[in-house]
Amino acid sequence: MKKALVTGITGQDGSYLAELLLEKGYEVHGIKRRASLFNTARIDHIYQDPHADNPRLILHYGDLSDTSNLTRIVQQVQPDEIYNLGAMSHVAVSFETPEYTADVDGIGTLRLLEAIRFLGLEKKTRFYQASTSELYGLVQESPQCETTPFYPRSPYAVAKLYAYWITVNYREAYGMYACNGILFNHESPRRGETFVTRKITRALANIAQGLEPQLFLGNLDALRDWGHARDYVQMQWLMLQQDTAEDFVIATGRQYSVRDFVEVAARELGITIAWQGQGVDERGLVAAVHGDRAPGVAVGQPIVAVDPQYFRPTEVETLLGDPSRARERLGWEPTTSFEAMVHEMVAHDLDTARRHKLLASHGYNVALSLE
Ligand code: NDP
Ligand code: GDR
Repeated sequence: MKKALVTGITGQDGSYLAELLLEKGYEVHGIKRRASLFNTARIDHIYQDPHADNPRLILHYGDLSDTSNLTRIVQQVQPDEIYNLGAMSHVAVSFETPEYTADVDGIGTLRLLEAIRFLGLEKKTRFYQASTSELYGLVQESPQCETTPFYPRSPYAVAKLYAYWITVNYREAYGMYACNGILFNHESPRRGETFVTRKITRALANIAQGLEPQLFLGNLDALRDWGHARDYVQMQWLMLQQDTAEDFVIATGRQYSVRDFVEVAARELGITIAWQGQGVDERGLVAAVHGDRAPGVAVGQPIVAVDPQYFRPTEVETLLGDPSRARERLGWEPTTSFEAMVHEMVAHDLDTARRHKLLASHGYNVALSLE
């Protein structure tokens, strides 16, 4: 039985990857952080009681900032594959916590690679690094592929640039099977609530049910290549199953703006957005409401506003990936369309909003955390 060690197993990708690896018969080890509240909601459905015979999902407390902890876990598990998905993954937050982000996202990667080397596992343990389209930042050519020059635009992206190159360096210097997946944005109902897509689907669902008055966003004109996380973790696994380690761009090759995302998500709820004004004063007005999915919204009600606090000191305006190499060499194609992904996210958040509304109508206090 193959053993995999997944950092970031409690995150969006970690949860889908753990499902996939369990399906494939792996023994899956995950690193979770100690928190004052439970932080395993995304993997509770695959939890296995450690007291049961031969559990195949095993969690270890740990942190990417802790060298001895990581080395001990790698020594104990002796993994065939390590997927380094753990990171402080929020671009805007990295401007607030640049040093922490460099330590966890940059040096954390080095700590794992060094653990493999120190323990003499260079020929046994394959290593996947969660690299990112944020490396392209201020884009030098479009679409972006594996040879496009990098120009990172945030402390997050700079930390991930270090992680990218140290992974390449350990591959070249020590003959390790180590590779980078340069993944463009990927989303799902499990996406963190403060990333723009989930923020939109969750807020619009709450607004539709009359639980929240308005959605505040930053740059509506940012362009992204959005895929589905479930499709992208397949690729993470595939990249470790090749004869030689290589880096791949994973993307859909289609681009939409934040504004497009709002419109498609609103349409799912039977709300048509008519934009008014430009830039900071911009307001989205509801022009028409159909059906019964948005009983909390009135015709003409302003539901979207721009709040400059969500602008970033340096923005990545446009990203569009060219996944040809992954298609040709790995036979990989994304299977979920943009529309199907938005549909799934809205349906999930509408279901939650309806349950919250029902609870509120019976006198229970539903505290919605808003960003
Ligand atoms: P999430 O933010 O959903 O998950 C991040 C995971 O990392 C969580 O399990 C989190 O734990 C864990 N983590 C955070 N800090 C530490 C730390 N100091 N030590 C150990 N673990 C830590 O991210 P995604 O699942 O969306 O992304 C997975 C990886 O892929 C990340 O590295 C991200 O930067 C990268 N990436 C993501 C893309 C995307 O569009 N989703 C695109 C390209 C790259 P906890 O649950 O306790 O917070
Ligand atoms: P990103 O994702 O920065 O691309 O990083 P995010 O969803 O945070 O932002 C996408 C774009 O939307 C704009 N935006 C807003 N973003 C947020 N979070 N909140 C808002 O209110 C808002 N309004 C507009 C942003 O300015 C940006 O242009 C994600 C993360 O998953 C990274 O870890 C990963 O590496 C990259 O995707 C690829």
